[in-house]
Formats: sequence, C-alpha cells, structure tokens
Amino acid sequence: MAADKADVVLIGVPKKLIVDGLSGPFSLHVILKDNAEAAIAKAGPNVRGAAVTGAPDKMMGDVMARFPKLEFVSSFGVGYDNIDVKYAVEHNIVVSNTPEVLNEEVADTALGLLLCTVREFPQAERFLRAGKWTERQYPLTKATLRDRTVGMVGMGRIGRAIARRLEGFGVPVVYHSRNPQAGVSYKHYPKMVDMARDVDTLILITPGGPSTRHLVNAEVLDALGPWGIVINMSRGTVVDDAALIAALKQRKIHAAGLDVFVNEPEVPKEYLELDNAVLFPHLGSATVYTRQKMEQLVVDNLLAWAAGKPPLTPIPETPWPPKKQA
Ligand code: 8YV
Repeated sequence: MAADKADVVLIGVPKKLIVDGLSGPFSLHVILKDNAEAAIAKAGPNVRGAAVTGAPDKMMGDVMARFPKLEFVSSFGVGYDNIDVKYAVEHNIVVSNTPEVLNEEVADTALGLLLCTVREFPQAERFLRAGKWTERQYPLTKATLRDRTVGMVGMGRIGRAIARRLEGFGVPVVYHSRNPQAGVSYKHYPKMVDMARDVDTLILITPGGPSTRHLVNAEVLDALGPWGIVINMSRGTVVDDAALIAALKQRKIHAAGLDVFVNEPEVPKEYLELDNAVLFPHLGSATVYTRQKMEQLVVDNLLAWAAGKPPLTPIPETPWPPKKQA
C-alpha cells in the first residue's frame, strides 16, 4: 500500500494540521533539526513532494539537491524568500505559497502596529504597570495619525487591505512599487526616495529577497524627515538596520514599528534599547483562525498536486504545469 503513496518531507515545525493532513495520503518524513541528516539521507532518493512550514525554516538549493525526484514544494506563508526559487525554476520544481487567506489578519496587525507606534500604547501600558500613573499623567504623544500621509511600500493584496483600513481612518495613502498596480487609484511613485520626501509614514509590505534588500536606507530615512515613522510588516532585509538604528537614536526620524527582523527570533540589541521603537515578535498572521487556514492550504496544495490537478496557489515564477527546461 505504502508504495502507492508519494514520499513527502516536512521541513520545519511539524504543525498539527499539516502533519494530520499529510500523514494519511502520503508517506510522510518529518525532518527535525536533530534528525535532519539521517532523515534526509534515508528519505532523499524517493522524495517527490515537500512541505516547508515557514520561515526561519528554509529550503535552499543544497537541500533540494538531496531530493533528486522533487517535483513540488508547498510552502507555508505568503512570503517565500526562504525557498530557493531559482533552483526550483531550473529543476522544474513547482512551488506554492499561502496567499489571500492571511490578507485581513496581516492588515489588522499593520494598523495595530501603526497605532502602537504613533500613539505609544505599549510604552503607556508599561508606564501604568510600573505604578507611575499615580505620580503623573503619561505625556501627551507628540505624534498623531490625524495629520499623517502614509506611503505604502508595496501595493499587493495585503497592501490594498491595509490601504482600505487607512481610508477608514481618514488617512491619505500613496504608494511605491516597481510598476503602477492596475485598478489602484492611489498616487504611484516610481522612486522610493521621492515618495519618502512627500510623506511622513512608511508601511512596508513588499516581498523580501535581493530585489528589495535595504530599500529603506539612510537616504530614504533622511527624506522622510524628523516626523518620520517606519512600519515594517514585510521582511527584515527590506530595511538597512544600521541606518534605521542611527536615525532612531539621533531622532532623525520619530519612531519605528517592526514586526520582522533579519535573523529573527534574534533582535538586534540596539532596537531593544530604543524607546522610540515598538517591536512585535512577527505577529502578522499569528492567530489560530488564520494560521489554520494557512496550514490547510499547505495540505490542499499537496493533495491537488498528488491528484495530478493544478495546485491551488502556485507562485508566479513556477506556474502549473511545470515548464520543461530546454
Ligand atoms: C508567517 C509571513 O508568520 O506569510 C508570511 O509571509 O510572514 C507570516 O504570515 C510566517 O510565514 C511564519 O513563518
């Protein structure tokens, strides 16, 4: 019987819905950090499918090369900078991600982080818990959302969900992306630094990877100015940390709210020491409700592939059916 089942590896935290969903239909090999080498060597030659359960777990070319029959990688999360897409394209491997099901959750978190950063809610709560309210009022916050303009960096599905919420808050929105987005009426800036000059608040919700590395650098932060606020909901790599830490320290910008970091869960200690930074432990999509939908989509993509049907959400770089390399 087992011979009929495709061999699938699970790389990363064995999330319950994914393990339960894959254990029956597939011959599942769970690769954990402490068994990785032996498990990969044992399962390697027969593996045709993989589930990657999310950053920081990676599936780079060196790992994919251990699975010469690999056809399909179902990745958890909408961002897939933890997957070696170039290797996948070159080896006719189709990759899927989990878009759409997390849009509203991540947009909610973005607004939460924005409000926390502008109005200093976490700092005020710490003040109360420390018993300081009986001594004095928490100071009025210097920043407000009332006079701000948000420059979105990225205007994909989640970007639009954030922009809709900002409209509800009465906050004007403009955006930067490589190309203007069809059907989007907000003003488009082809150049990041030009947008930074015209706005005081940046919300980053663009894919990670080499093409967006250090998009927010010292020049952009200077252009943003002393009332500047940077909210990062995308990937840590999009921000030049040294430049942002310096700008926050020297009050060249007002504050930052960060949900993502380059080497998470490690967070540079300079951020921890800054009182004008609000730091979230990558909470974007982190509710039971949304994570279950993401986990189910990882399973459903693999089930569709195994049934010879098109995967539900292949990434654009590896469309279905797989392109055959010449
Ligand atoms: C997840 C995310 O927290 O979907 C993404 O790209 O960043 C988040 O929704 C992350 O994938 C968890 O590993």
